[in-house]
Amino acid sequence: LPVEHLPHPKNDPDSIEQDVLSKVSYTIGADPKALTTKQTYRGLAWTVRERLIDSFNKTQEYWKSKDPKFVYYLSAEFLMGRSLTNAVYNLGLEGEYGEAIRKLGYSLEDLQDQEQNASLGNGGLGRLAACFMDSIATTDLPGWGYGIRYKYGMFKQGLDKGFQSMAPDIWLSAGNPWEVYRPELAYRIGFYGEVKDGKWIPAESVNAVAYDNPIPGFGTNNVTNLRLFESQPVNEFNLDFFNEGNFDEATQEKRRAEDISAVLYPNDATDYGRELRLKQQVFFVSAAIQDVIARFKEQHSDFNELPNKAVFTMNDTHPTIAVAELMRLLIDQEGLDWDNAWAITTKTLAFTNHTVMPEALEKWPVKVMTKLLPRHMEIISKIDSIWKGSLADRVKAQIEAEPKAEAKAAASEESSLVPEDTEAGEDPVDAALAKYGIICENPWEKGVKLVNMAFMAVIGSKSTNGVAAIHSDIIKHTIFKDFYEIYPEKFQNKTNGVTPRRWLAYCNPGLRELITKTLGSNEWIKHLEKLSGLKQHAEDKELQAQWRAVKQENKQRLAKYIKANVGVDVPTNAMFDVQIKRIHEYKRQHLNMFSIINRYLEIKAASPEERKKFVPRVCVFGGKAASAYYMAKKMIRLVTAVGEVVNNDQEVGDLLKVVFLPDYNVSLAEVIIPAAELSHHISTAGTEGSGTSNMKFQMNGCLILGTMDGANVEIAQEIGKENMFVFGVDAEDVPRLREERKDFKDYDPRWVKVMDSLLAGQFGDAEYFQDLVDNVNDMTKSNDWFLLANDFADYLRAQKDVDELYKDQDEWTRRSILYTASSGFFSSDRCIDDYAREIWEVEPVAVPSS
Ligand code: 26Y
Repeated sequence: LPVEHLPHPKNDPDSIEQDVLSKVSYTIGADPKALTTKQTYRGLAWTVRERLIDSFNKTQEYWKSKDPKFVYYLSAEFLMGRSLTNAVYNLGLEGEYGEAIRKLGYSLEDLQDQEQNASLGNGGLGRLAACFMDSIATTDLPGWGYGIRYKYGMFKQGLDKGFQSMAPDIWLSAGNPWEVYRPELAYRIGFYGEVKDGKWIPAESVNAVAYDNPIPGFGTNNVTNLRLFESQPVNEFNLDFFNEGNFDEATQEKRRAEDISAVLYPNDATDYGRELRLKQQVFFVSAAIQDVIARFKEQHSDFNELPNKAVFTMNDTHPTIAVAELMRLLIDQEGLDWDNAWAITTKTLAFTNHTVMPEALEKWPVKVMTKLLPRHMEIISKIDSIWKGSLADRVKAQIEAEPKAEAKAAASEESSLVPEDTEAGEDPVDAALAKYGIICENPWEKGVKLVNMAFMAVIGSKSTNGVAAIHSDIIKHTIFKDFYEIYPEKFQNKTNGVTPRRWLAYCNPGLRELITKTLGSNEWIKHLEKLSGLKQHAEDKELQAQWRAVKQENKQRLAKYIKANVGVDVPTNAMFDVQIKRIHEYKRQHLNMFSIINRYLEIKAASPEERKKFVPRVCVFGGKAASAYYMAKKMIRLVTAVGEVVNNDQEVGDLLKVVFLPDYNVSLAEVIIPAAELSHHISTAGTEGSGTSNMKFQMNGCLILGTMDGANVEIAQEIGKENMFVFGVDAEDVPRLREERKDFKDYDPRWVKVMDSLLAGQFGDAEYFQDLVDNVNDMTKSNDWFLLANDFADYLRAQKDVDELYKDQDEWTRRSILYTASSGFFSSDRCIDDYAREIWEVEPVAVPSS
């Protein structure tokens, strides 16, 4: 076949322009003489797609010829955002495309706004997966992502009279030029049924069909792959039912199958929803592993080679059914014995934990598992009994080593496997098994057994890591304590990172140009540690002035967005103060709000003369509340309710504005972050795994007000703790304080005023805010679990430091430059490189230029 004569796309502006017009005519079917912006975007995107596929094919072919070890990133979420700008820049074609687009009468900015966000994720964990894909491609690692092609992503958030409203995210309505459908790649996934003579006969099956999403690296020829699966019925349509006049039954199988990849995390408040989520997990995990095994078998026959060719990372507990699924495929399909399969499995899987919040550490009821995945449940039971056997032996050995010690005394020892809360008289072996078994009793429901997925992941994989130094340390001594004692070598830390392409170079072109000019080259985009070269210029007044001018321009862009979307005029000479992230009590948006209320009350109480001393602030919030999270929804209403009062108070004027921007997502973050001057990362110490927006703000020279939690700790180390606004208790004091707060009475007088103002209805409906206030203020109803009242005074102290520093614009700007200069460590390229060397053992394979 004369394949070498196939034409490759040409990259000069004229060819690109021609190509766009041709795509508009023949792919979109539009009239090139009367184009809409949307049609132009679509035509343009199809031309970029071809260039991506061109490099994608070369990369995959090259890798196949080299047969290197691959990493496979298993994740239920990939929060990719938009692709156009990222692809054009990563391909290095921004100049050529810029010119072609200009000739068509547009700018890249106009066209990029036409693209729907791919919001196939909830928040930090999903966006981390997206940043990792960018870095895997950029650093030339042979690595693919695997996930689900949800038909509906993260819900669209609106505001209805100040309350969160929700609508489905119909992101595929205009087609998706960034994916390549592979109908020939379909894997069978079974559910329900029974196990007979060791063989599972599923009662229901679906096909997992692949869509490939090419992921271009920056400054490389490599284009890697994010393979997402769609669930399709094995039988589309039942003609017999149809002919009987029963249309519903005729399409029932199709609907049940399509439900699996329909929605990102369907509400788990109903049993049907819970089971569906487990179905989703086994669906994509099984498809991914089958896909990898199929490719492995094209080139190998000995499964003992698998750990040298593949490593799977399980992104949190959602893909951890992989332990049982890989065992099942190796034993039932490939005929390996248990021990051999176990040795391979525990060398091929790796596990990342992202949170210590109990509600996010999945535990599936044994009953549900047995019904949906009977063969997996058999395998899990066997893993559990082997594990419990070895745990019991160790506990017994430990007790024998200290024959006289009571269980209680042993429990006080740092290295004891006996749980600390073992009651006197309780058998210590039973206590250990109850606490650290994979299968355990539900503490809230007697007799109900659960499968602890995180425990299975630790036992069934070669490594377990946390996502920031403090978090990795905490998991070793809390949720995974015994596992750490038994397998200390398995535990690692990999502090998160974010991609400097999307989060600095592309979203902040003004700063990109200024940094490149100051450093004399743009090498920093791929080697972020080079930003440290800015340090020596931090005091340069000329640079400071230019740095401020860039920030000012970005603030104006955000002010325009605010006006257009929520109708509030905000002064651009005020400090832009931002908190954007999922709404959660542990992230404490309400603490921020209480401080804003305090500021408002202080402005109101001040004389006109005193008012002049206030630093004007624009406080911007964004974030979504889970549909079933009652308190988070109240927190959103708190922001809008206070905003309604403050923004319309003539006495306050431009001194304070409070806005909630609805539908926070990746592309809104790209507008907000470059404009922010102060950002809040104020979780109760010990609760945030890492946080990643803190790194994005830092890169963009935004100062941080934060607690010693997650990656804030390491950011403070990099910039110097004195340059961050730090407040609040340390993680190690939190358990004690929570205990002590049962009879806490020592409220700061400013806190009391804030609570009173809410309960007096100064911000509307007092009754509505009653339980939000009770939760942090009434120790007979709650013990202020996230320690808001406790941290309030210190928070206000830190806020005061912020105001004082802002009055000295030169010093503020010096710090801003220093933040950017010190952000090199937080590139996801560094993070991926750490994973590649210390966990995955995967090496770069760069496609040579042809
Ligand atoms: C299973 C379901 C309840 C669930 C759904 C989503 C559980 C967890 C999640 C998402 C978790 C998440 O986004 N975690 C965040 O991961 C980031 C990346 O490591 C961290 O920076 C952040 O601190 C952590 O909250």
